[in-house]
Amino acid sequence: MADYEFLNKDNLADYIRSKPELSSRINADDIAKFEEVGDGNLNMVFLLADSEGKRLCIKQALPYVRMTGEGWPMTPDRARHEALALSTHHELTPDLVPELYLYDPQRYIIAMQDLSDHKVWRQALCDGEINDGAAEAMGRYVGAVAFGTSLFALERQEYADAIAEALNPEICTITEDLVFTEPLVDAGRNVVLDANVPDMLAFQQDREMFDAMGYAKWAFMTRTEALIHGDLHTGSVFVRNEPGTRRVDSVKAFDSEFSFYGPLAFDLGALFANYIAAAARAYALGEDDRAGWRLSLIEQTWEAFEAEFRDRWPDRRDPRVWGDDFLESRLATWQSEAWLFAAAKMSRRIIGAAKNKDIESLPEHLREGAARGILNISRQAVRQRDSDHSPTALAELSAQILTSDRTG
Ligand code: SR1
Ligand code: MG
Repeated sequence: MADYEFLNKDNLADYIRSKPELSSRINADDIAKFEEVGDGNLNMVFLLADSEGKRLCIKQALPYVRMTGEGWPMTPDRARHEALALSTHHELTPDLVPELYLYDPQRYIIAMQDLSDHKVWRQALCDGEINDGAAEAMGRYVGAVAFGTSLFALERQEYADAIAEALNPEICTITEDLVFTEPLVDAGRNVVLDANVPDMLAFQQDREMFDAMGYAKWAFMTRTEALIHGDLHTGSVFVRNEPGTRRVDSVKAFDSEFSFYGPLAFDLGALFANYIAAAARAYALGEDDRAGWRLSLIEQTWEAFEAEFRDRWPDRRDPRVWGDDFLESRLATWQSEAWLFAAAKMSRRIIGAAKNKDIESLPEHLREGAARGILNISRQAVRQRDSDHSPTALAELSAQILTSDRTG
């Protein structure tokens, strides 16, 4: 099936020797640590260190979805999209994106800064960590990318070329199917607990949900606002706390293979949905203070996003037509769309094929209420988003539903 060689323990050293960008960073003749750590749904990820402690992360896209195996073919060209997003985003926010060292279009390999002294944020949250500053960092990242890759920052032709280069239809189809369509219209991949079947059926028969997801999918497929990350859940963020404190000293957004020119509120909605899932876990475990902190992340991300975008606004290319009122109306629209995309992103992890650990690792008697709560927040959010779409309102709505729906 594949017409390129996959990396493994036996051929990695040779591969490094063949690439000066890599052999200058790590001693291929003295690899002391080799680990395959890919825990996502799609790729192989290798972490390497030599005995002097020089480290490297190498990732290879397979021609199929790793989660299911060869039965679900998938373009390995997604590695090019990840490389493009990493380098573009790194230029805009160097402290918030790993450095890319190499992209190999023959073997769909990218090599980047090793971050094994960081933790995947989802794991840190599941472990009960507090990571103050991470949500704010992600808001700043989305704001910088939202402005810096948009037509507010680019020349007309540059913008058109950037959209063309970032077209990523095969990967976007995964999102269109798994996030917007299948939670409502089963394609044989949905799974819920028996106790949540009535919740799923109510969700699928909800006319307002159906209308909202139709709009969300259309916006996702047609709105070329910015080179978004495209899969910005807490499993796509690395965090590292300052030793002995609750405060992060480093945060990085990674795994941007779903990147394309799309609606920028999609990235905000993904973050909001994942904060709510983390809060649902905490409420289910009876950790209400921790849950409250997790819900406060919604506001932290939004405020940092808004501040970053407002800071850059004076540099927009065409203030003749894009005045300050236009900025206010954009911000209001993005806030409301963030609710919409959050609704999509939280419900897909409950009903659809790819789950998240926050909820899945709960014992069933607690998972039932957490899953029900998330589906109810999703249904309520699409109703409320046109009236009050503030971040605090989303946090309040979530707290109220998650405490009343919890089980156990
Ligand atoms: C088949 S890929 C399933 C999911 O994993 C990725 O992280 C995306 O969220 C995608 O929808
Ligand atoms: Mg991923």
